[in-house]
Amino acid sequence: MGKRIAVVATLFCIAVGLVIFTAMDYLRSNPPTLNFAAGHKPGQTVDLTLQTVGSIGFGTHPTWVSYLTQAPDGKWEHTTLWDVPAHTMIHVTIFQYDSGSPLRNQFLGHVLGTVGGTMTLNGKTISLVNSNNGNGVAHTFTIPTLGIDVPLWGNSSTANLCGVAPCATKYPHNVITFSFMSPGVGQYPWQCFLPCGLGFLYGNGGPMQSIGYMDGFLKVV
Ligand SMILES: [Cu+2]
Repeated sequence: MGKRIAVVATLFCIAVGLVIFTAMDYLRSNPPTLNFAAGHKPGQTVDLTLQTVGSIGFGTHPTWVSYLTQAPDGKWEHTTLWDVPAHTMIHVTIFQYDSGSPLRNQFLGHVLGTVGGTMTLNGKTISLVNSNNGNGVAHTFTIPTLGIDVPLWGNSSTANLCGVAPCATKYPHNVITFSFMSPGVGQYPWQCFLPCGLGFLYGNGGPMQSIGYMDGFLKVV
């Protein structure tokens, strides 16, 4: 009898261990980290292409707002984690498909920490966005530890015509570009500072607190 209990207890422990390991493994690898550092040669720049959508349209939270990233192979991935090389010029392009609203903190309407302190919005170079006018701001791309902030002008169309992300460029969108120098090796959290978590307290829950949606890490390797 004692032997049988020991066997059952051992098997139970193994099963629990496997469940925990599988769960941790999932948490470690999801969302995936895209590698923009592989094969990088000194002096080369890195292109990082993103899109912001009003709702991701699939997965556990299809109604959540989200960022997506274009992998080096051109495929769009639902992730906000990137490996980039150190002390390297990063050229960022964001296809912005979401509608906007006024910023709660107008300071974030400044373009900060980019090359020249500017961004381009649909081809026009600007350094400030007044989100109390017109379309407002849909999201921000902000890396607080690096002093980088880029407000993303809202889409004039409030209807989400795209449906399921990734969105094709035939749908209404704004194109935002900017560049910045990656710092030394380390992990730099970035996030959106426009409370876009609709249905959550002050809009700051849900996607605003979830890596893969409105938060991520710039992993300088
Ligand atoms: Cu946002």
